[in-house]
Amino acid sequence: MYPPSRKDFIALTLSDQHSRSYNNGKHRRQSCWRKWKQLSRLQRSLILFLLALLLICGLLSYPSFSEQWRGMSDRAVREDWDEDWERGLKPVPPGVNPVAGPAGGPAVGLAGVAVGPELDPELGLAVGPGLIPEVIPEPRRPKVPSVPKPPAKKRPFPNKRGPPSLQKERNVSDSLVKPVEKVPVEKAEEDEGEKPLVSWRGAMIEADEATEPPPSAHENDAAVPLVPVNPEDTAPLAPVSVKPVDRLEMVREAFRHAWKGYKEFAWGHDELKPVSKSYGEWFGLGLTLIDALDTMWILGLKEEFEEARKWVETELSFSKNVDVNLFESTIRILGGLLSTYHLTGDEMFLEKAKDIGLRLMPAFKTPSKIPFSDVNIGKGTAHPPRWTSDSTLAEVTSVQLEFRELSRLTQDPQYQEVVNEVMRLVHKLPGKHDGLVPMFINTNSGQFTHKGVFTLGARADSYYEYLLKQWIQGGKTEPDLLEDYLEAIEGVKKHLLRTSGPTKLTFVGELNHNRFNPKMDHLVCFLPGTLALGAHNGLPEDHMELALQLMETCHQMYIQMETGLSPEIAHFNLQPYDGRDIDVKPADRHNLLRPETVESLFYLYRFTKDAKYRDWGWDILESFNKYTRVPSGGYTSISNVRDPVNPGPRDKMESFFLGETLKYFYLLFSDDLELLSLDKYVFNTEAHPLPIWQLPPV
Ligand code: DMJ
Repeated sequence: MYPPSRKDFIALTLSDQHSRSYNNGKHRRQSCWRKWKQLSRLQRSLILFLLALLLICGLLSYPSFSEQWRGMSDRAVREDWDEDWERGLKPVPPGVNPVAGPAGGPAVGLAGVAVGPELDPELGLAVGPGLIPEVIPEPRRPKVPSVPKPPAKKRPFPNKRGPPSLQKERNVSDSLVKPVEKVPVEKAEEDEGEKPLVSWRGAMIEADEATEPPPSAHENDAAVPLVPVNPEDTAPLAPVSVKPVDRLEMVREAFRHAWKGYKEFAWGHDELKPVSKSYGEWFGLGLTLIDALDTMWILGLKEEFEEARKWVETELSFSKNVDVNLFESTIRILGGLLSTYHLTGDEMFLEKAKDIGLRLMPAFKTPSKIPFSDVNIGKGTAHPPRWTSDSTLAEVTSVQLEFRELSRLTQDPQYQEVVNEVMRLVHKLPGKHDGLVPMFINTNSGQFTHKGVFTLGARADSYYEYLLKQWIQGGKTEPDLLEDYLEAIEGVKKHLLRTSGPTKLTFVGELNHNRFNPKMDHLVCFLPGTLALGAHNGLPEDHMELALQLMETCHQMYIQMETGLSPEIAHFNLQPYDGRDIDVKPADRHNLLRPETVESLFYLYRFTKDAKYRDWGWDILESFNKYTRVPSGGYTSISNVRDPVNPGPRDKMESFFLGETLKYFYLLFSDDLELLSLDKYVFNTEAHPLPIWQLPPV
């Protein structure tokens, strides 16, 4: 039954085989040795010499081979890292291990370089208190049938930090690389009807393939597969129904997120401090809430609006012993209440507007009729800042739209009279430079001071904006305003306009006692929109051309930064060939969530219908979500737009982020071009729409 003997036999046989093989080897070694002995001495030396030579060569070439092998494996790691970026993941770069920094501070890399916050394990994006906050998750990609992975492409900018999309665009001007053309989302829609949307900047699609620029013809050649192609792999994909990102909904979502923080940590106060989950007070009048009223109405956020309305009705009191800045409280509070009244027809807002308007009037009681900067709205007294009797020019000439409208609504001319008087005085005042105005004016003498400095940025900006907008508001019946505006734009062209060196960006610099300074505040980015509005109202066509050029420059101020967000101030390079076009000084690297570029994009889209302006705006919204959004609610201004790893949250959400920035995003993305038509409304400098008068001023 069982053959045990057979088992034993096999074992013996194996052992026998082994021993035989061993003996054979011994035999062979013995015969080799005999043959070696038979060789002559010369032959043996020659063979030994050759063997030694081979050994030395082998030893010498070992390091370079091993280097190559190591390099190959490093590249593989780097490429994995790049691919992770492109999938929206952001692992810690090889060789840099985040180490927890001091409490609340940024983590520090091995070389002492700040490497930023923790990474969200799911999104791979930076999160953590005080650092890059939560982001809106990218819509999940639909499951698509697997396609063969294309051969690895050569990555153009492998070692730069930041999202690859930014790297690509940033390098357009850095190195004069011709940009890969984007597929504008709306254009794709128009051209191809219901086709799935494609935009490699990720605005509208989710499919992996479309997040990369299409390969060049050369790359296509190289991509010929080395193995026979499986016909199944190349079969056309079944159409995937991809829901386009609803940009309007994303703006609403951003607003709700900002509002959540304000409601939870700063309700009824001026500004949210989102990182410390607290609030800041400026006037103590619920500035953010009032500034945001009409935005909520326009965005259709009814619940939020009703809650805020209730606060205004029951809690807001201007009977307070508090100093407020005339300009800021006019554009944000008076402007916000007036526009909300217009949109809703709710008289309560008009009553509040009258109340604050009247309380601001003491500012105009000065020897020169040029208003003081500060008013105590409880005591009814006004005064200049402690250190000077000057007022800022932009401030005294940018309260007119609101006070004029208050007169029209109340049929009380006193408001209009005081602000018109300021414009009359400035109109005939000597000291302008081809229509450009100095930045300060004295409240005693009524004369310009600090003459010789001319800018379209801080302290002068909205003077120019309000010249045009008052002319439009009043039904184009006040020629002095138009004259001053046209002269000023000629002055800008003559003295402040230049083209940067390498890639020829048109920008508006500053004049400092006849010396040109190639510096442009982000604030100047209101100008493309204002110029376009003028052209739309019949002003010279070259205003529109200038608007388009300046819009491009403002766009570049965003995309050339690693975070995709503009710095507060940009310096332009005038050298024709060398370096990058835009330089940012360390002190100017902050971003305060300002609206001016989005505002101009809105005007330019309305007047040109060019979808690229919407795409540019969308990129900015995405960057705000990526670098300024705080998980617990709210958005924060940041200190460094050049550092995507640690942008340096400043713990402040300015009221204009809700009053202006998000409102302009919404209007930019809205297809309803009659929503606040620019032929019926004029926006004050805080984005509060006021009606264009059908009848001449009272
Ligand atoms: C706003 O208060 C107004 O837009 C003003 O005209 C300039 N500064 C901020 C926004 O940047």
